Amino acid sequence: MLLLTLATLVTLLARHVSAHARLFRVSVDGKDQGDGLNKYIRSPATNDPVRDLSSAAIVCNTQGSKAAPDFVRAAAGDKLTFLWAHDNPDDPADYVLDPSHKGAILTYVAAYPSGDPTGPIWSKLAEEGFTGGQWATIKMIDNGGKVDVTLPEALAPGKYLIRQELLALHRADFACDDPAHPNRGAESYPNCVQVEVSGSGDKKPDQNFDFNKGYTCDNKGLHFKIYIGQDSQYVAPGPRPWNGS
Ligand SMILES: [Cu+2]
Repeated sequence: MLLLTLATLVTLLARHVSAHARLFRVSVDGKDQGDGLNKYIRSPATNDPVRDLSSAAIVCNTQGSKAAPDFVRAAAGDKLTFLWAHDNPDDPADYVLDPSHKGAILTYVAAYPSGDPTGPIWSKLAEEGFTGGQWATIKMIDNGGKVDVTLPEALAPGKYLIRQELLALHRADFACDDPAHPNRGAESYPNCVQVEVSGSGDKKPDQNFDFNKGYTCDNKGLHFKIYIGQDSQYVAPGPRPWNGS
């Protein structure tokens, strides 16, 4: 009986550790663009979170400086659907992300860097924290791993890197640099997609946001206590979204 309990506990722990997510593909106005892993996504080798806010990995994860061979092609005003999965987006039993990972989903854009994506080049396109009584990551799980983002009509044609980030807050009750509570702070899952945008827009995103400067351990969007009834007061880190106006 004790053995069975231990075995169950080990299974549960293993499940938690591996219950993370990566971005697998993108649809444009509902049209699947095919497997994007290392094709048009600068895919990290694993689905592990990034927690070091001073690292290059916080921007586009561990392989962020390595250009992928392809681009997603979309027009300004199109709806992009990002498909996240734990392991296999085609397996209906795949649970996407462990539901303990309550948190926000943020989407940023930068003029395409062929290599290093760090520095003050980013603008926010969309953000969702806790709205309508639920966290964005839980809505994503309920939606089979899908997250919709519409490109602003005014977005100028050209090549871009679009960074979507799951920001899990289940360990963010203490700041990431709290010496008394090591390994706390938000868990970030940034994945970056190469997109070539067409259309007649003429606005370039100009927020010049730098993750290594703007994401700090004391930022209220990265150090936030869930479970105490104040979820609706959550404000995501970074600037408010740029809509081209
Ligand atoms: Cu985790």
